[in-house]
Amino acid sequence: MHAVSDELFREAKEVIPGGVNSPVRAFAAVGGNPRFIRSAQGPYLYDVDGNQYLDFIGSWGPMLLGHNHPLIRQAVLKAAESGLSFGTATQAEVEMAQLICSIVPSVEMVRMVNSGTEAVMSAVRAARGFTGRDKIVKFEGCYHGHSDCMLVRAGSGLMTGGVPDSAGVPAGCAADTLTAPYNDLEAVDRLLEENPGQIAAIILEPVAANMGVVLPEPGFLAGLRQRCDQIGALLIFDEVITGFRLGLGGAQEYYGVRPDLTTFGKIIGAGMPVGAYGGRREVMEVIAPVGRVYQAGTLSGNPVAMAAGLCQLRYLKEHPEIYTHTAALGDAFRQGMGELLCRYGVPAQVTGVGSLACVFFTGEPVKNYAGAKTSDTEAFARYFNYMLEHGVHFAPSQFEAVFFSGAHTPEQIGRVLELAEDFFAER
Ligand code: HOZ
Repeated sequence: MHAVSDELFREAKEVIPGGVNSPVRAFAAVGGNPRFIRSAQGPYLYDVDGNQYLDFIGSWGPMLLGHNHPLIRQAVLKAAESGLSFGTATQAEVEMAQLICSIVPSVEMVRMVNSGTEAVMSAVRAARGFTGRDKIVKFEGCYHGHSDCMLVRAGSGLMTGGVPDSAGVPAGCAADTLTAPYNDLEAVDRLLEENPGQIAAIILEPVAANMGVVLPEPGFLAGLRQRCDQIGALLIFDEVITGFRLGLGGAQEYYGVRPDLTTFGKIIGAGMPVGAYGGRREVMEVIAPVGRVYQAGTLSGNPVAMAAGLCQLRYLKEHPEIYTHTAALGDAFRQGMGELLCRYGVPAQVTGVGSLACVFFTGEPVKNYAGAKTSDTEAFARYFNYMLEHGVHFAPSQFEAVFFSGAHTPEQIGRVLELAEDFFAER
């Protein structure tokens, strides 16, 4: 049933570390081999063995309209006819910046980059340059890409691998990253007291979606805003996952808290490699060539990527029903799954908001990294593999999100819940 994938994985491991170009794609935490995908359409992935999967990874976020949306495909093909990369200024970059600034009120200026990692790395540098301070506060289990100073107590693949700190990060660099448990303002206060005048920024995912999905408790985001104002530090929201997803204006609009800087990622590129960071004009003007914080990139604002992203963001702006549709799917999943867990006495929690969800296999409520880590990852692996064998592809880790898209239907969510019921009834 997956012989071709298995053979490709065997070959891949000879020439690619772990056989994958990003650790989250490996099946190390769930057993078995990754499926090698040949194509994707709407809500489905198709693998090299001819299997079809109902996909809830959505390329880790950008596929809010589903895979291979015809308008985005046309925009990419049209842009490609004019050339793939110029390394010079283009009109599309201006239109993209204007569009983002018009959608996200906290963003007065924005710089395009090529990934969420780059966006965060650059935003942190801007915050340091603006404040003249070195230390950053981040939260355990939040993942902000793989730049050195963010690989401290990190979520996503590091949490899945059980090693939250990466080798190869200089101790001096890690020492400037202070960590607190998510949702814990008292721990933040202790860090601020211990490091007076030294904190450049507090960075977080306003909805943590790389340790499973953990919501901010009431007052947490506003409390961080208030503390940043008190100490003259910047508040950075990493909206790589929530941006343009939790609503057009992202988590900052949803929760009504305005950061100084925001990082965005792949959703802007609709599947092309894109990231961006933006925020208050006076902060962004520290960036070269205006200011002395250097940040650059040949492929930044790439014309094909801009065409894809402009098409997706404009479509989202013109079709607010995408948000009501995907939130309704998320609600149906969360409610239906919650009822099943209750009916079958499964010690698990369903979390999430809007088009993001997670089933944590733990009896504990999950409000931070420590809570997420109480999950029974073997139970998750059994659930994951059962669903995969029945044509539903979730992310291969307890500590990732379920992504819903405009291409999913209520009937498909119903089918997922039927399968989940079969699984829970059999165990
Ligand atoms: N934030 C994504 C997963 N949690 C990143 C995907 C990747 O690392 O490949």
